[in-house]
Amino acid sequence: MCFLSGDEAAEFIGHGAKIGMSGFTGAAYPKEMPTAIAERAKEAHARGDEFAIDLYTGASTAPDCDGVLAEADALRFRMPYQSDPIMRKKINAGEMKYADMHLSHSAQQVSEGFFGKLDFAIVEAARITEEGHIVPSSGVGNNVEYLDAADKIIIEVNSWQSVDLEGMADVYRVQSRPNRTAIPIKNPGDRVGTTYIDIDTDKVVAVIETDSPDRNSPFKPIDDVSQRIAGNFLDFLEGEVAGGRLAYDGYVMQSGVGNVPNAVMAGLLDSKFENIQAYTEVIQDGMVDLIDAGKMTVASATSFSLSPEYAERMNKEAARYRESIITRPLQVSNHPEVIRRVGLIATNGMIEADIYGNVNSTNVSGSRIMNGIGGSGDFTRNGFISSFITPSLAKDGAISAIVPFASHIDHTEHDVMVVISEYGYADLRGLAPRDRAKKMIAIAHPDYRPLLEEYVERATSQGRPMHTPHDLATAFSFHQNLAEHGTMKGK
Ligand code: 0RQ
Repeated sequence: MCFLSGDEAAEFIGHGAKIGMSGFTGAAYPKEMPTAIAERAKEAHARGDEFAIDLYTGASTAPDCDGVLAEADALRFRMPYQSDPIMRKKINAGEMKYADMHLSHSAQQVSEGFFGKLDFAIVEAARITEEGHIVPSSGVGNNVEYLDAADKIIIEVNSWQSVDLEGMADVYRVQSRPNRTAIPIKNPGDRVGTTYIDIDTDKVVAVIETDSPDRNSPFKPIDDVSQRIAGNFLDFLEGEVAGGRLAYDGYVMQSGVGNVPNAVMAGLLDSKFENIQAYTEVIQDGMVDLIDAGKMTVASATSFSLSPEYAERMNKEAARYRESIITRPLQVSNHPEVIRRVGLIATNGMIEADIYGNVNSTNVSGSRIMNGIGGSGDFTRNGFISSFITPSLAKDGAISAIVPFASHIDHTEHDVMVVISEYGYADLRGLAPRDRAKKMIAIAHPDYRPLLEEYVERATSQGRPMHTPHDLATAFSFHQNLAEHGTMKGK
């Protein structure tokens, strides 16, 4: 093994390199190489040379990965997800390109060559085994496929990550077409692979030793609105139990990232639900609390998205947590086949939804990227029930989360079953569009309900098609008002 510093290893990287990195929501990303590559870019730019790479990861990373690279203009292209404020600004200014993708598609598309040839895989490890295999750190993400596809491999062994994480990962390779067979996971807790990623050790050009923490942001404190949303979510679940579609025992959850989903999990702590299982994408603080309280028996995900306090705890007690937490390749954690089989209830955040239940998760006013679709589409389309949770207002009331027509659509009315705000839940299942509109308006903020009702009146005025009624001239009036007057209410 060739031990190098980050700066030395960055010498391998040239302008235009296509790089697959580990990293998923502030966990398991390489800690040295991004800064070293950013420095290299800055030096090249100072000389008047071009230098920018194409970066593929599992999902978002952290300021010392996405942030430093974006800040140094070291990125030409990025996929499949980001949430960094500097990067967001550059993308929205048209200074770098971003492909926002369903996360379950991302590894397969790289393996199949949709993005061309992968030059490097740069992957963090908790340790390297005697055989040269990689023990994943706080997440697996797309590491397996990037390590398989890349010409060269650089490994960062991070001693901040607990070696007790070994045993948490369940590395299963989804076979290539046409020899693909069923993924043998029947229940969220099934282990079907190895605890390490076997690699072609001849491809390893550098091993870097680091000792740096994962950097996730703490969650916002749970406020009154989030608490009311969590209460409405629980009411919805109770209704499912009453309807015989769900039992108090063994509810399988998927939860999106964010402050509101975290509040929902806190709500489950005091609920009647027992033996909860998670088949989800990331492990959040709320799930750790559910495990500690004996409410959750198993959580399957691809990575951690823990606040600094919980990340420390995970590190200290990894040997205990690996009994009930499994980290899987993203292609497996988000696989439609398994999601449909385990029959989970998907719960994700959103930017806005329209009166018919189309959901925008990604683009503010249709044009400005926030983060990306992430795994929300994987779980929404394939879950047993798909739900979205949102405060009814954003930006101090200037924005309504319920609008006449979503300005960008990530999840169509055909996928979205339930939308929940602090004013209740809109159960859209089995309803025709005009009936959906009534339910959606009932969960909008009272300040916006009259405006939405006026819109429906206009849209259903005589002579218009009555299946999904729209008045195209004013379908985006909320967004136009926001652009012109700073509030969706208008003048
Ligand atoms: O902005 O941070 O400046 O205050 O969006 O909003 O209400 O705190 O909610 O943290 O749950 O995030 C859709 C962004 C919601 C997230 C989104 C602004 C709001 C605030 C955050 P500030 P909240 P959340 C994969 C799961 C897509 C990916 C996904 C997301 C900030 O849930 O990225 O689902 N989802 N991954 O002010 C303008 C609006 C707005 C708005 C909110 N209508 N217009 N700004 N904001 N609504 C699956 C897994 O398993 C993980």
